[in-house]
Amino acid sequence: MQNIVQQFVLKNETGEIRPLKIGHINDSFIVDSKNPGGESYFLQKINHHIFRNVEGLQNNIQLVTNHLRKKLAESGETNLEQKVLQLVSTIDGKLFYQDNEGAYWRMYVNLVGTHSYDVITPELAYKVGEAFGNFQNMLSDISHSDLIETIPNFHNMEFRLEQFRDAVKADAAGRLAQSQWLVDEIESRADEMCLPERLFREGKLPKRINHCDTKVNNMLFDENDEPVCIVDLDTVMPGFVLSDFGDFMRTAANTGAEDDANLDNIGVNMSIFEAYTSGYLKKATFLTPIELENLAFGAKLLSFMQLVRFLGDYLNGDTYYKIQHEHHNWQRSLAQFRLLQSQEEKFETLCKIVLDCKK
Ligand code: GN1
Ligand code: MG
Repeated sequence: MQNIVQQFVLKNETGEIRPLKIGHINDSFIVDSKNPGGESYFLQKINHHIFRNVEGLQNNIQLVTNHLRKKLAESGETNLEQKVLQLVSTIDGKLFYQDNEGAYWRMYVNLVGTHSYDVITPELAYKVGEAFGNFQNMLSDISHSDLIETIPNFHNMEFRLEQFRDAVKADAAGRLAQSQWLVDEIESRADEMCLPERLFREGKLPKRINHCDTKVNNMLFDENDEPVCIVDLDTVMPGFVLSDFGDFMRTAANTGAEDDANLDNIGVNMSIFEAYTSGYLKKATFLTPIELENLAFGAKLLSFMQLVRFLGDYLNGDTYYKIQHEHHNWQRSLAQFRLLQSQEEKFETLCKIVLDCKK
């Protein structure tokens, strides 16, 4: 690993390299500074089976972070080192390093003095809503054609269902028989969930630059618990705002965990839902009536999409997401389905909350 670290242009000597247990896709490490107080780094091994165009991916991130830095500076923000991720280039002047085994690595400056949460309070959810609204605002003038889709069709529900149906047909891991009831639950909602793609084709729903992974723990807070920096920019790409709204609700406005083994823990956390919505709507003043009308649907959509993705991976024999135990993807699927059911039960109230927050 030392050899990898040495490929990057670093300000000072480095010390220990510590693995972090975060994320389902990439492998992450903290590279400490040798001298206390010196700059430390965040090293990642990029999963290039999933992100197939690493150069394009890294260009996206550089473009997005430069754009955010410029916007924040223009609006008079200071301490930008803590507010925007900073990629470190290699000694060859590249944004990633490919090692002898073909693995791809990238380095960021570590954001010291920040922390993230898996579970948050309504007060924080309100602020995070504002922060994601600002984020979309700041990225609204990047040209869509400058960014590649780092994973093509990433949040395209029609495409995700096609992939899922292929997994069902192949039944590669022999898990279909026991999963059939959940496959049926998915199919009975499939048409409803493809609404955004239909609206898009009819010219009624726009695409905007989204983060596409607004899990609650992708927001970093400073010592005063103010949101400072949005991280995990791998999937910033054009999409529907319903994605970012929905994915935050899927992870933060859930009384249980994404993979909760106890399904009774799972349900919609209404106060988080309300707080985030009002923070978000305060800043996302660009939303069209159709987008507003469908925000609550976005919450259902992202739980459904994640269910489809987890169950698809389970049927494929766990080839995509890292798992901690044999039936982890099944457990995740059950948990996402329970959340979806809870969102369906409360759907009218969720729609009303969005309307009330807009007033
Ligand atoms: C993956 O690795 P992580 O946790 O940032 C996934 C997201 C899923 C999420 C589910 C590139 O994100 O789309 O919503 O797991 N990222 C990719 O927890 O597929
Ligand atoms: Mg991610």
